[in-house]
Amino acid sequence: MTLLKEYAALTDSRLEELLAPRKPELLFDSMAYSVRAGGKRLRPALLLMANAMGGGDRAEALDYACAIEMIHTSSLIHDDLPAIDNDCLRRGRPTNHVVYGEAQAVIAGDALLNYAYEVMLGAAARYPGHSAAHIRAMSRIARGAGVGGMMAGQVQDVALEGTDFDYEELKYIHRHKTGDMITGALLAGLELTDPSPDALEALTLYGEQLGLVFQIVDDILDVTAGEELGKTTGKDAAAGKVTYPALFGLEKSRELAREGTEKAIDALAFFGEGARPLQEIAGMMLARNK
Ligand code: GRG
Repeated sequence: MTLLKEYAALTDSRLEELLAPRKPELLFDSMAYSVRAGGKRLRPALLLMANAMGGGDRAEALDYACAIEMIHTSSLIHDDLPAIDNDCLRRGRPTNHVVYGEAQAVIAGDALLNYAYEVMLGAAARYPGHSAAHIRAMSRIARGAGVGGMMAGQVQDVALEGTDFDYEELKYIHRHKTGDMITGALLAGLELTDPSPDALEALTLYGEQLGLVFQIVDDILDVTAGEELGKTTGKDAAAGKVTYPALFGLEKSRELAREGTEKAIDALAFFGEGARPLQEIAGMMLARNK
């Protein structure tokens, strides 16, 4: 089993515990539906890998990995709503609002977002001797997902839709909407290991490049991938969105993704041999086909 799969399995089994059926049944059912729908579990894996790289305790970090996946899933549920992207297919299955109706999908997204913070606070409470590190980890996730992070990117994405925006605006949207959650996951995992400022800086650089590569590859896949992606493809072009292939063409976009991957891998030299898993993930992100 690859390390990514191992971390995904670990996260999934804890997510099952956290989302075990209980009252109100409809709420837990609709939350679990979208979490269980699959997904690469990239953000949890990044968090756990960064934690391992810093010599952390996996059991201490696991609920943070689950929390970031819940926040990510909540954003996908809301992003798919008729008022935003109006998507009927996600992770190969009907989207939350198609199954539960729009009103319940709004609630499921809100609930997952709130529950994520409840779960992180619960984890912090179990480690009273390490609370400063837990607050820093939580803060990394809150900032990645929050008003200066994913929300900032999303608001600009929606505001500029259909307009003729430029490369700088495209970079702003991606950096915040996608990149900040990736960097937030990594830094949260590392914060639990009481890292040095240099370690945080090196990992931030890695996260920024990984986020960029992730987005370029996402844009490329929207053009090239078929039905196996499990989501609607060709939507970007149909919506007239500014994307890397639209701006630079496919070949140049691939080159930019390769360059970003090299920079990401180099940024981790600081950590020596322990960086190998995250360096491999960077290569996998570049080569991914879903
Ligand atoms: C309720 C938290 C919350 C947010 C509301 C809608 C919204 C604000 C934000 C949307 C942000 C968004 C959709 C960002 C794009 C994220 C992205 C690149 C998704 C695809 O990630 P993958 O490929 O998906 O990791 P899987 O399915 O593998 O997890």
